[in-house]
Amino acid sequence: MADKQEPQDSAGQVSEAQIAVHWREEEYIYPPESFVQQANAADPAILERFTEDKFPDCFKEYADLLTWDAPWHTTLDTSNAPFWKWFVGGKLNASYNCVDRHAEASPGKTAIIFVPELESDEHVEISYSDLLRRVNEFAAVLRDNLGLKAGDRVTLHMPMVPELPVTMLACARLGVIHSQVFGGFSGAACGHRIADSSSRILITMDGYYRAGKLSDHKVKADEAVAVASQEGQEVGKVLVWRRHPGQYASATPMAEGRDVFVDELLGGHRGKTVAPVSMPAEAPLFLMYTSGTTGRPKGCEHSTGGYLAYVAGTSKYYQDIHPGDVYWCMADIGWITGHSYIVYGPLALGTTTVIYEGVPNYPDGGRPWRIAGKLGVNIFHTSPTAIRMLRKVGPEEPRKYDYHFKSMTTVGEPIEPEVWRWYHAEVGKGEAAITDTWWQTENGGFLGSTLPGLQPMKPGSCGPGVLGVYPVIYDEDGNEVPTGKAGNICIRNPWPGTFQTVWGDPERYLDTYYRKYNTNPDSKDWHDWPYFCNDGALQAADGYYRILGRVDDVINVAGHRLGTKEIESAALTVPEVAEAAAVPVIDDIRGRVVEVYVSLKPGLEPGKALEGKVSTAIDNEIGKIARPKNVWIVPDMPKTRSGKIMRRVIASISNFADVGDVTTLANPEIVNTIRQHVQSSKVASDDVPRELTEAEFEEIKKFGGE
Ligand code: 6R9
Repeated sequence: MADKQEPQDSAGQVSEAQIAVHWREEEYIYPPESFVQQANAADPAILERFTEDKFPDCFKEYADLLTWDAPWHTTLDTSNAPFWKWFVGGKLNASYNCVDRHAEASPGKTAIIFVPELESDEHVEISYSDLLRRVNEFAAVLRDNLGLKAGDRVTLHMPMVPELPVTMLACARLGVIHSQVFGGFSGAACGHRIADSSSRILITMDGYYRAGKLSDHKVKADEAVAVASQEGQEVGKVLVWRRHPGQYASATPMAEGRDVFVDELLGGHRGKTVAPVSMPAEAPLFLMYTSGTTGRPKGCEHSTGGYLAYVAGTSKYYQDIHPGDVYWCMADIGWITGHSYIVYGPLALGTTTVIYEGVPNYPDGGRPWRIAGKLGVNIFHTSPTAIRMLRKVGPEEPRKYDYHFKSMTTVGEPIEPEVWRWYHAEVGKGEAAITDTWWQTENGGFLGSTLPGLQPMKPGSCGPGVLGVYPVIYDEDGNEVPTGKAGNICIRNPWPGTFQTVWGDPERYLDTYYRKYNTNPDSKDWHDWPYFCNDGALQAADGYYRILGRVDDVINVAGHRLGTKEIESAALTVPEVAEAAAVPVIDDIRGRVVEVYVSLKPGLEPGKALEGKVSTAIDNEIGKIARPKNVWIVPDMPKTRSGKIMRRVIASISNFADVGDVTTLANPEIVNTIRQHVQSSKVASDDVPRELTEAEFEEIKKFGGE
């Protein structure tokens, strides 16, 4: 039952890390016996093999999934703690592991199924031997036309097309460090990342399909190059893949001497092979920038051996990928999820991975289920945002299609139990195991999740720490918090998938993640270096973690630290509500008060009654401390292109503060609509807040962490 106790009314005594938690415990849900029978992790002995006394050598099991050119002599080198080195002495090539070895063993097997956005365009199957040929030919371009070699950085700004993994794997073949910038980002965002990584080459595409239209993407390359140049980084060559080889989809001219069509260069390298370069395990494989819009983005540097071993191992045991599965992760390769769980993990295991070009609801909310049925997808992976959106546009749509998922994943933010139940009952038809996977760009792979054949699901909780990962929850002073109390979740030990540093800024790596809970900066013992995730969480008596979101997402009402997620979950118990976002409003009496934004399921009309229902639900589920000052019913939420709600934007609107840069939003036009609605109502009811202080403005500007 919900714990409806009001927290102590003692503003001054609430620890920073403490968040009042009122979420009810959920019941366990078990997968069908048929799933358990076939699960990769079906024998509980696996849990024994990864206990702390066997760390770090337990990870040999993951590394053994790869083919090594030379064995490692040291599993974990902590001599430069907390800059961890895994599998030191070992050598391997990521492209060989993801392509060549499968092309040798089963050349005709499908590696990638590409689904173009236009439903009238047939999907394309790329076998492992086709993939090997394409990777080799493009590696020849990189090496022979551009003179790229191991250790160089190359920025990619590509959409969801098979040319993206081909480009990544061609880089990996040469030991070139790729840095893919999410295709939906602006040219300027790409330019900053080019400059930060000092790339002299940009690889892009002329256009791609999104919501039914062939967009002009190449235009962003010109802006990216100009912005990079302003920051002191010259880009010598821009390689342009063409969505339809031979036709140019962009209105932007090709810059003479700088821009080149890839299909024209490839002509000179047909059938060429490029030997995979044997790389040290700790050589960087790629950079992935975290998507901050405040502060400079951080280039998370991921290793070759540790990273690849970790994503292969977690894909096998947590996603339960078998070589014969058809696996679809409906994320964008421009995010870490796509790198780890569309490209590197599934291909390292030699499975078939689906790449879908477009938006999930094009042309309608049934599209994902038609794709799943047609291709025989049996493992499906997506985010709570996508699930909420599909629930909103077609709650009964999955029933119309004949597909069967054996397992499903969710990733990216905490999933509200209501939404979880829809995912399980409707999308999974009640027969799929769900793994809720909690992790971060910095981590390379999962941190908290359930082994689907061994550990039951619990809606809203990700599960315990994954194999070989030992989390702990600390208060602000580094004391462990008791079961059921919220605090800062940390990982006590390093794991192979973790990032190596922030590119070019090791101080930021130390400051953001390691200094907070380290007591001896000279220590070479990993026990002294807990990794601070910057997330709030609590652990239940059964060891499962419930993630409350970024520590910046807390709303402090009269000293009670309320997690935005639980307020939003309460709002989502109202059946009419499709999405909810809670934000703080500066209040001179209570410090902060809560305002809640909701969007409704299609066909429903906003109104006072519905606003009241949302308020009452929050009152009932959490208590009057969280009762929103206003409930705003809006047509849609401002979202990042990866689908996360930009709470800082609506928080700024509620506080009459400048919304800042909204150009990276998926739907920037919604901002004005919401602003007009909210601010005019506030003006009319004489509810305009006073002008914010600088510190308050800073808090609002970074609210939600994105
Ligand atoms: C992989 C990815 C990381 C932040 C993370 C946390 C939130 C991700 C979650 C989750 C609850 C889950 N998050 N997965 N919260 N349950 N299953 O999303 O990386 O984009 O860097 O975001 O997302 O707050 O700290 P990234």
